[in-house]
Amino acid sequence: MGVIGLGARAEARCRELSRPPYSEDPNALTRTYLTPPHRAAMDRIAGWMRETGMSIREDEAATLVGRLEGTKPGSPALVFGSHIDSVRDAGCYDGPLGVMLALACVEAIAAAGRRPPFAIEIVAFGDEEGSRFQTSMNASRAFVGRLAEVKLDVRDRDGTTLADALTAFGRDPTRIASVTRERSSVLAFVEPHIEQGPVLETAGAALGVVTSIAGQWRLKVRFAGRAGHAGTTPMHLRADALAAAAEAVLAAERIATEGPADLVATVGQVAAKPGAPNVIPGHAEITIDVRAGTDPVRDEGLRQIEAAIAEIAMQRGVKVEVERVQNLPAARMDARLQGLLKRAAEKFGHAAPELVSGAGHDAMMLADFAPTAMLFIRCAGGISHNPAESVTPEDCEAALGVLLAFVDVFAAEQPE
Ligand code: HGY
Ligand code: MN
Ligand code: MN
Repeated sequence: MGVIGLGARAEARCRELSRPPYSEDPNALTRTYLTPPHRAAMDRIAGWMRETGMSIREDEAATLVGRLEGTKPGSPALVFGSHIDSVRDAGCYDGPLGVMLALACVEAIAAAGRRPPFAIEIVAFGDEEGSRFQTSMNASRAFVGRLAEVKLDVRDRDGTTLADALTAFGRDPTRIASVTRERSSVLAFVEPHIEQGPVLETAGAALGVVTSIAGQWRLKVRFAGRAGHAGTTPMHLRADALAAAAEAVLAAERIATEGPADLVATVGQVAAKPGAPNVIPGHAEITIDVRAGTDPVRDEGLRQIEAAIAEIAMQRGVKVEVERVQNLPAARMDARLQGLLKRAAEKFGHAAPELVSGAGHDAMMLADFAPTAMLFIRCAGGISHNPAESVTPEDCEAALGVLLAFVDVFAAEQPE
């Protein structure tokens, strides 16, 4: 297969990885960190990497690392990568497409018998979404040495700790520090990823270059009211935890809607106890995801939402606890790499507009560690975190061409 076709095959491989054994669900794509589908996907991708002549290793955070040596063995690497875990009932391109396009890029270089002056590595992180352990990006945090943020005692819904899950997966959590890379071993990090929004499609652009990644707060809000009989308790005597949570959901939506255009707030999970139809809920819990392109806007949105929650609880006579589960500051992409990506895109006649990423990415972790950039690929209707997520083989071919051209311009910039 020549270069043409490798981009289309990258798209097809994402679809292959969307079915069992690479999914926990026979009728949908769900692949969470350190599960058998995660292992199956790593094994399949490792096989594809070996076919291109890459060496393979797996680090203690269960990140798959493929490496193609350059003309100078043992040299620092241009690292491509993304994640191979998913949200529940996911689309199949969010994460894997970046890994598959990077693999196609290495395949094309190897097939042409070319060797850049540096190594090329591909990393497949297993935990960007945080779908299993609530905190996200544990693998890329370890990769860059943010080990204090990797909470090995955090538990999944079944009560399994991250440490136990790593051990069951064949990893050694006591050696998690060995995951961290020498800063000098990474020349730059480039993450190809679907846009997950409508900007490129609206602009009629197949590709885009990311300027910064929006910052996010993840909250867990717990309301404690008073359970009671649904039939005998007059409305004015209730302390209904779920009603308070419902008012908080609408307050978060109102604050984000009335705030700056880039401020967004989402309640993705709601739970109520005891969960009986004839019992006033005594307890309720919601998650709130607050984001904005800059931290001052994000933090002001958080302040207003937390103030509204406190007021609602006081008015309704319920107790409330707000836990700030995760703080991901906005991340700026490297200006020089953005320029090289733009140049590479323009070589192929692609305008590749610059845009902010509202979605979070492992690139947020790499941005303070090494020069980091993201190449966005258009996705239909901007739909993502949804099985209707889709890209075209043609746009994947275009992305592959740009990544290959990027390797050339990046190599031309390297000191002799
Ligand atoms: O939530 C996000 O933005 C990413 O898809 N994990
Ligand atoms: Mn995602
Ligand atoms: Mn993603």
